[in-house]
Amino acid sequence: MCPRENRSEVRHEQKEINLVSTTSLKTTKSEEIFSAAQKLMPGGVSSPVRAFKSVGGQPIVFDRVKGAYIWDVDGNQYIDYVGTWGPAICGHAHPDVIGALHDALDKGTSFGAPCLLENVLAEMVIDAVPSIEMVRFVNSGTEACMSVLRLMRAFTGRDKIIKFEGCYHGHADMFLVKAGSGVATLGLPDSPGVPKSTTANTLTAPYNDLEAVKALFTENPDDIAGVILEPVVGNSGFVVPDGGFLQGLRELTKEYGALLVFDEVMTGFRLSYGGAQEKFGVTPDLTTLGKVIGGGLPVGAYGGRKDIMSMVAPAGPMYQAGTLSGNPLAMTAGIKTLELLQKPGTYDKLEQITQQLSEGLLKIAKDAGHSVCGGHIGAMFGLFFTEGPVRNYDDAKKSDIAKFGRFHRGMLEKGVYLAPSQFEAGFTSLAHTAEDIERTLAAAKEVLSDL
Ligand code: HOZ
Repeated sequence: MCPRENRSEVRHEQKEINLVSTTSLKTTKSEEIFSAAQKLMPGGVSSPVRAFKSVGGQPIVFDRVKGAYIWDVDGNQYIDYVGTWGPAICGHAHPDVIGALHDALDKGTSFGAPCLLENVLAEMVIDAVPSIEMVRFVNSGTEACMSVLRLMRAFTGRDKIIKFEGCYHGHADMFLVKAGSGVATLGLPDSPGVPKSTTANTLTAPYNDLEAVKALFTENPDDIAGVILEPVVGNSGFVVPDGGFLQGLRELTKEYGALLVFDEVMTGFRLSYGGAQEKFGVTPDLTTLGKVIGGGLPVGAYGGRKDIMSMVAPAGPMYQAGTLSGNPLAMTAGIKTLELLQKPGTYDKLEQITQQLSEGLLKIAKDAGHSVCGGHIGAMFGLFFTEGPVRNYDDAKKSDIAKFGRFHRGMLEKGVYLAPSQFEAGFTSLAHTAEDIERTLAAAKEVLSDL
């Protein structure tokens, strides 16, 4: 639960809300800025999914964020369910986080040397996440995953890894095989520029298919360093593990002397304080984190068993480094964010708000005659335009993508900002109120009845 000051601030913002109710947004400034951006940056963006390629129309150019809301450069206000792709779990620009950052800024932005704040955040992460006994901070989820992969190989002395179709572990070469997120959104083949030799050791299996994983282990009994997965997928849209899937992977990896790695960049501190591994009671050997633990600043982390982490330089021989890693600003924002999340009732509130949203959307869509499926866990949700069930990436691709695009546009025009891709999960925050959800559902009712 957010502290009292924040709740009143959120209520104040609420009064100002003036959701767009016309059928077409006025986005003249957005259009001008984006058209200039296209001449300056590939696709006009710094990261592909933002370009709205799969939902149609031009991306909205934003100006500021606060609580559950986001404002564009033309002055339109939206209820935001992207939350800067996950970090904003306490609501955007939370006063405690911003206040702490102001104080930290006065002491400088980067030391490139040890600082006490690293110890504080490391202890918080180790206390919270069951698998983590030691942690290394980096600057992004991509960096965390590419580092953990090196560690998996260094520790086991094996080269092959198993990843799942539609799971996304950042944009390092070795993971760009049947990847989710932007690769899925743009319908790209595995990326040019990635040498075949780099991905030769990346084996893939359909998510939720334990038999396929068993077969890979049977074919390569001594060569697989480990299995990496999103324990709840957010990068093929929202896909949950079947009962027994995570446990089955735990047993199989143990049987073959391989490591189990949970990529909790999205799910960490979002499904519960201890992440998906706490929620499902399955403890991997290693875990990657990002997003929430940086409170909106660039951060990533990987951690796990002490014997494995002790291989990381300078404690051990596996090299990995970073100029801005553990910088005081990211550490400060992370510490404040986790402090807010530790308050009693936080995850009950997140669960309640997200359930209201997810169940409401499904009911409205079904009542309007659409084939839909979806769900939520903690503060993460998703909706597919297909009967379902969606258990893996192939199922996710059966969703009516064109319909999702029209739904996205309709919601945008009514002042609701959803992730601009069928292959991304939605995120709620502590700043979302029951009234925000009601407004969102009212918008969805109108949009879905017209689709
Ligand atoms: N990798 C992010 C979602 N899976 C997208 C980040 C962005 O486009 O900003």
